[in-house]
Amino acid sequence: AGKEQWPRGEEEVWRAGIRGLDKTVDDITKSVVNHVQTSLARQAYNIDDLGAYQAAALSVRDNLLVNWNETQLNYTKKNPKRAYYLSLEFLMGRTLDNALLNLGLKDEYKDGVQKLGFSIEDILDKERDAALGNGGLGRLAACYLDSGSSTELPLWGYGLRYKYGIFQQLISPEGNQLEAPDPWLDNQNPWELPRLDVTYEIRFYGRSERSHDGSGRAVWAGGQEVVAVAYDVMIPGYGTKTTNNLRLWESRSKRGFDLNSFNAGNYEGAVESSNSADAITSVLYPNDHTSFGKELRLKQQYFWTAASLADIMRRFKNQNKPLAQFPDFVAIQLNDTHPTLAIPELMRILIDEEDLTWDQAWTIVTNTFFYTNHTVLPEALEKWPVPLLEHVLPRHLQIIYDINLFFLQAVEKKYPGDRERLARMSLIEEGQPKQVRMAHLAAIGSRKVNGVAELHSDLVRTTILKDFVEFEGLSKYSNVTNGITPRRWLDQCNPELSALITKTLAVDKNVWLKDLKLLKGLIPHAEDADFRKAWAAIKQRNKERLAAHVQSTLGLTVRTDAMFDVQIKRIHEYKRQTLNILGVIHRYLTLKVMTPEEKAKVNPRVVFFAGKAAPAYYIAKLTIRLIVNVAKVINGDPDTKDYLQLYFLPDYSVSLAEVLIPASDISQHISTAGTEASGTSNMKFCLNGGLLLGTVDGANIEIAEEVGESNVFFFGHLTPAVEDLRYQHLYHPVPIEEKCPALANVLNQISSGLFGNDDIYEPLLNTIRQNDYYLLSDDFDSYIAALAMVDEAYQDKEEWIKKSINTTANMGKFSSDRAILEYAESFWNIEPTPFK
Ligand code: CGF
Repeated sequence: AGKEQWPRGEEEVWRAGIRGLDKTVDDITKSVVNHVQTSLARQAYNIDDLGAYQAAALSVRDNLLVNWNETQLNYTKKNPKRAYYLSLEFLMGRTLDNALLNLGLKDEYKDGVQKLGFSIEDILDKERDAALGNGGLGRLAACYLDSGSSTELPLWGYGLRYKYGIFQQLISPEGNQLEAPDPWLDNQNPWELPRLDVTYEIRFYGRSERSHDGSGRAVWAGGQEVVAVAYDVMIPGYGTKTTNNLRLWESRSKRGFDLNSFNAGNYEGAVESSNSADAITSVLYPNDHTSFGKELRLKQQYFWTAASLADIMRRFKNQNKPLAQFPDFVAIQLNDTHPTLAIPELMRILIDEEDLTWDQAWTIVTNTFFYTNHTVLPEALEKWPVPLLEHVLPRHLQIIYDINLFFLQAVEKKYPGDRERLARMSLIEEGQPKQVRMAHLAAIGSRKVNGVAELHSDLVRTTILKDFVEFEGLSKYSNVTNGITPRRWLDQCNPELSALITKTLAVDKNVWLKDLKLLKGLIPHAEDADFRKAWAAIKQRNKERLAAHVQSTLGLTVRTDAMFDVQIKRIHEYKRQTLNILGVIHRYLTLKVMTPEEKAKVNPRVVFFAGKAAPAYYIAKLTIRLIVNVAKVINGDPDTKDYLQLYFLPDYSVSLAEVLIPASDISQHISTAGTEASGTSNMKFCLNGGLLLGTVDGANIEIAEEVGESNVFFFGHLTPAVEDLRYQHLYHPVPIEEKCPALANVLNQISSGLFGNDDIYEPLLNTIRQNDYYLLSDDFDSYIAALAMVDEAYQDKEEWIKKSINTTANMGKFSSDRAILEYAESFWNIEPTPFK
């Protein structure tokens, strides 16, 4: 092979101009000062912490770009198969600290900004979270990008650049959740690069016609065209130069999103009110399990999948390869059903624009896509009304009908005359109106389908997609248990523990943070009293850090010589925060009747809740209100306040989780069995040495398999019992007084006005008194017994610390590096593509 030709101008001049990575403190201060002066147009005498953050971030971005450019060049040269992760949510949190860690420049920047008169902690604290996600699904996507770069995989993310991320949660004095917009881009976002040269036109509405050129092809014409503009976010790998890309699309603005109704408190109204082009990427839908049937949401989904596919297709076509080879170079992961329109969209491109036959196109499609299911909750399975689809995407509806026709013909062939099966499996659900079942479309259009933990994947195979497994075979339906990045969720959020682990394992942090199973080397140290002392001291300092945070943000004093008991996640009936608060009330009532001698034996406990409720989710909002008002009573009661404190921390976010998780002794993951697909915060707590109190659900099960059941506090009914119990509730109800007197007493105390003397909580209490769909009355007694076991175990501090150490030591499986490599190897067939 001859020497490559330099593409433009004088090679030496170019080469001399290419800036390498900043390495020394001197390089860094120069680059920060340069950004202060040029990018921000400020100077030493008028720069504040926010400005210093921005200048430091821009300087770090320059460094990321050096690696980012080389990474893209490496891919262009080697042309490996690439994977694309399509996710409507990427819950990134803050970037600066993570970028510094991954670049290996943390100490240098710390020193550099200090020389310029700033503290790195203050600067880091100025960054706003990028909160383009609701919860687990979006945070998982963020962890996977980190792991993709860290394992040097050619993996890009595609999402939407929402102008407003997840709402800010405010709590009124009465305990009501209020929503305020999250204008996260107001201070500018140093982490993105607008690519005004990368744009696509995306069509909506109009009509599907036959072309007049005699080919009989369908042509989609008319309607509205919206421009998609790319914004690139660099995703650095830890300890590697690989810096992948997250491409977020913005719809080009014509008219602003309706801030007026937003400010007037009508969040959903504001979301719906404007349907113009720029509204498409205005705001993240704030629901994690529903929000279907809304035209704007459908437009978001299509806008994003169509722009992403156009971009992927353009990159593929640059290679001049036949289209049949598309799946040899492209794997597309559908994160939940949200991007499922990519399936008919790729069909449309291949048939209408590229002139392939239906069969050729379908072969390409079904070898390109992979689908991850994240929930089996029936209310969360996406369906789109046929009339809406027909209106917004007329050509796609035709394609979906054709996919359905051919699919049902094949089913009919295998099961002749089985009408019921056909109706169950159809992509179209009959009714008024008819609806398209997106999970069915995602399943049949994909090469592999997976759930996110063993139990959940089993449930997918045996419930919602059972017929499909029978028809297509088990091998297509598999599992990849979720994971979390140990960089953010241990090293960054718990630096002292990370340092202790590095010292104890006597290997470089670069090594164990990328091979998390090495944590097993901690096991023998659990027997070493000095090590336990050091371990416990770190937990204590993390509690103090959390207490300082609560003091500075809420002005409340948290005692730190108590057990910290934490439940943080979206507020949802199935996650059963209600069970937790009822348990707290039970504890309070018990304390109230104890003698001083009895109380002296009690373990002081501080209970923390945090989480947002979907703005229209009334029962979830009532749960928050109850927690806040119970907290007022308990924290103000001189009889009990030394033994029990309760806090609801507003505006849960990635950054708040980073403070809460390392401080926890015990965390609660108490969903009704079979409802929480995986959970990922359970992994974060355990990795940080917090023990788990939970039901036999989701990834709790696999965590217990790894860390040992003796280190986990399990309670409650198992998944197979749930259906029968629900049936009993409906057809043979037993009054709560009879079934669970302790629970009945708690409910009655609330009704009697102990936490406010109106009947505001009755609708919430009635969900339990009436059909109790989430089985609180069935699990309450065993929950209380499990809490007592936790108390008892905590009395023996040395044993508790051993459990804590052994838990962390056995969490290696849950690194997102393991998970992403499973996707890469068993699904996508892509390989690490490092470069020098
Ligand atoms: O996805 C979830 C979360 N709520 O975002 N689902 N969705 N949709 C599941 O409920 C969690 O159990 C899961 O851990 C997460 C990521 O897979």
